[in-house]
Amino acid sequence: MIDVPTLVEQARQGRPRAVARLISLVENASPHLREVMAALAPYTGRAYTVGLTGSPGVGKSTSTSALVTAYRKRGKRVGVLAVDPSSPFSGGALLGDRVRMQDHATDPEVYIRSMATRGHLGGLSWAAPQALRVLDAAGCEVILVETVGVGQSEVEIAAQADTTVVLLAPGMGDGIQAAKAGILEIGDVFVVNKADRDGADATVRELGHMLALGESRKPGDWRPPIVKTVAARSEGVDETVEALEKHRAWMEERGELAARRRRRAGDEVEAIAVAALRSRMGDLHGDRRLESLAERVAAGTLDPYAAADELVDGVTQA
Ligand SMILES: Nc1nc2c(ncn2[C@@H]2O[C@H](COP(=O)(O)OP(=O)(O)O)[C@@H](O)[C@H]2O)c(=O)[nH]1
Ligand SMILES: [Mg+2]
Repeated sequence: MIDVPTLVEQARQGRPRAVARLISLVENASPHLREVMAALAPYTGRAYTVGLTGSPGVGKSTSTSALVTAYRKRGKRVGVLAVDPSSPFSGGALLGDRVRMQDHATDPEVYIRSMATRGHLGGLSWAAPQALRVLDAAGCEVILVETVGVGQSEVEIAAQADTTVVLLAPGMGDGIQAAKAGILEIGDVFVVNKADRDGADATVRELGHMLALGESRKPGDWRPPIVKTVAARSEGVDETVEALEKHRAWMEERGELAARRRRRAGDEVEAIAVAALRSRMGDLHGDRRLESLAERVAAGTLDPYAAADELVDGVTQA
């Protein structure tokens, strides 16, 4: 049995096991989530979320770990959510990340969780926001969301944050890759990591050109800065935090932070509604209603749109 009110109370007090339990419920798309989210709702909306995305090996986990240290120095309680949308199991690809996060394993003010979301019905749009809500209610002031790769799903998750960081590294052919995956559009802050390697300045220049090409900014618009880092030695990390804080301040000034959060909430509600409809539709499959509609469409006595209308009406009135 799951005692949701007790779990939520413990999570609010910052008890790591309760936080982990609640995130597992999200990961498993538990039927208890409805109750969990209702209980959490009043305690959310405080955390500032930062998404990190970029090709595997670019240094996301190393940067995340260095950012955790930087925010801890500033006295912030920090959450880290590593999301793997390509896997139905947490672990695996994230195992190495856990090793890199070891520095923070004994810090009670740092919460680190990985989560897999493959196979969720519309899970991408709601799983990460719900896990963030758990960390938010647990008092995390900053939450870093790291995705494992740079596919479309990863980009979507990273873009769900308040501020999105896109990482590149020299010599990875990243510029072209980034443009293809459409990640230049979602970057609020760009980090060229591995600046200790040859070609970092060339990567910064190339990126600068690409950003300028895609630019159609009005005065006062946000111009994404490019920060050079050596995450492995924590170099440039304070500059990254500074860029993040600037972006946050700019968003707050413009009302953009609230607007982004409203858009995100809208996407989440839509995803839940669509998932609910889909599962009811699923129940109808093999149902006499669909069968008889299909017969009439196949026989040409009913058009497919009218048949779909009938089906949708049946589902929404069920
Ligand atoms: N030379 C160099 N190596 C780095 C730097 N940052 C990370 N790495 C190394 O790059 C590899 C991949 O880093 P990781 O953080 O796991 O990348 P992720 O896959 O994007 O999370 C690891 O071996 C890191 O030690 C850096 O600034 N310079
Ligand atoms: Mg990683």
